[in-house]
Amino acid sequence: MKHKVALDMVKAKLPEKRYKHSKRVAETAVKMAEIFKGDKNKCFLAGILHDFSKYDELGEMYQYVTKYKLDPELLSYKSAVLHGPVAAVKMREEYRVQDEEIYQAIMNHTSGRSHMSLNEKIIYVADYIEPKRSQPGVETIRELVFDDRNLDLAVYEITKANMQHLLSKDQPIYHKTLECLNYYNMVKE
Ligand code: DGI
Ligand code: FE
Ligand code: FE
Ligand code: FE
Repeated sequence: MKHKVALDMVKAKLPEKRYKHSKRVAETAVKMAEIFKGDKNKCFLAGILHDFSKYDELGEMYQYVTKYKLDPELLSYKSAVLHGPVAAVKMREEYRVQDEEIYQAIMNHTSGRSHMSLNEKIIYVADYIEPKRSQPGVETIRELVFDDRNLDLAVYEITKANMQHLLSKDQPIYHKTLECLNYYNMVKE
């Protein structure tokens, strides 16, 4: 898919604020791809498309999980956890975005998972550190990325902060989030 087509599609579908967030994630991901020798084209496209299904209707999202045989565990969650997997299959099945790495990057941008590819990790981290994000601790993660260039440690710290936040709100932890935490705890240096 051409960048302009992706930009226009997301601009037409999402609220302005979410469109701008998606553009910042794409731009942050491209910057990271230069540093970590990732694929700038894949990073831009996955960044632009990652939140495409953020505001899809919940019933429709569950239909995609069933129709495309996604992880049945997803049926216990809401849009916060579903929108990545749903956007990933929509792009693959309906918009002919066939690249496997883009598929996985969109699929796992919220939870992460164990054994992510380089471009997948870039999208996961870019979503968290794009310039307008201001959650506590985000500056430390930006330093891990742009100064220390330690992507695995950034993935770990993001997942840990996310999980601490979820636990403080008594939210259920999706299994991929926990697998991501444990895996990057072991591989980080
Ligand atoms: O879509 P964004 O707002 O850019 O960010 P995101 O897709 O990274 O996260 C969306 C939400 O998902 C965020 O509020 C935290 C939540 N989330 C992440 N992992 C889990 C989760 N919610 C639950 N219940 N379980 C998880 O494992
Ligand atoms: Fe998201
Ligand atoms: Fe995220
Ligand atoms: Fe996002």
